[in-house]
Amino acid sequence: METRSLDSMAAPIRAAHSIAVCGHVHPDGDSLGSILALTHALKRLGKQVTPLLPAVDCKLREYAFMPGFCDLVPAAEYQETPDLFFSVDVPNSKRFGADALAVYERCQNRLALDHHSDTDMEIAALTYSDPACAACGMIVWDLIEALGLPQEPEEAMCCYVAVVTDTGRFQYQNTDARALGYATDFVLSGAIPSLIANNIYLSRSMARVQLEAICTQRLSFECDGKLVYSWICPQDYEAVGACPEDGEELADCVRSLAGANVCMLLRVQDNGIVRGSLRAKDDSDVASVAHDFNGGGHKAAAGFNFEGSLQECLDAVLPRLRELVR
Ligand SMILES: [Mn+2]
Repeated sequence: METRSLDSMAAPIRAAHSIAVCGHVHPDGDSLGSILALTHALKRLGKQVTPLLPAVDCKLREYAFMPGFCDLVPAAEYQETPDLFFSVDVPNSKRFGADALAVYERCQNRLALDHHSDTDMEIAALTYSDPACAACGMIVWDLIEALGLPQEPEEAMCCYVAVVTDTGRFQYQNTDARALGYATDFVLSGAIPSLIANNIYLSRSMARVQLEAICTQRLSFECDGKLVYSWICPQDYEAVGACPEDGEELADCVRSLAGANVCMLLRVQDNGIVRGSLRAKDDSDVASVAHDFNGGGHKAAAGFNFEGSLQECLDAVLPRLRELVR
């Protein structure tokens, strides 16, 4: 069944000349890794491939070392209509963001690979989703194999980035034998774990470290320390000279605390939106809370956008988290 559905993507791929590959807004390592691995593979098939960045303003410095990164085109600058629109790691069309959504809407010929538990199977004519895969990059790897293409070091590097980031450096609950088995394959095919770790995890700017210090000072505890949260606001970024993406990993600083089973980091934006990141270290399903606030994600790592003030957000979300912890 699995191989058959991936196999069925071969015909529409072979029929297309120009292909746009796109991931979700606020790109993470899995989204970027999946986009770039698939781009490399499709180029080897002789396709004219455009890897799309959903927004212009993301710098994503820690991912700039990835092979093919400099070929990413902001969706807003891409005016063409490709023969095929290929989405990866995107569970529903709301997750494209406005610029990429416009490309998605003008190209009706679509394929999708995903691994969220709530994938909208209507997002593409052919949608393949396997929530048992810790990262979408694992499915991209399978597709490359199903297409009979070589699994080159470029693809392996990108897929390794996908799996190491979506498993939180092989720490989240989704880290299983399958994920580690794929990671082994990626390394056997040329991925270099230390190089990837040096770039993604060990190249933090001073501003990022200082932002983490502010976040640590504000840690708040509830439910005997099982529920922990913190927050950060635009003035903090200004004070330490940080850019927006310097806050992307802050949820991990909350999560690292002993006994913190359910964690939340709130990032107040200057557009009246509070971005919430939720993490669980036990069996709690934080995606269920994210869903209540029109967000999504995975059981142990999810997010949402809340319209309102920090206090309004805390008042709305904390009661739901307390229910989870008890
Ligand atoms: Mn993912």
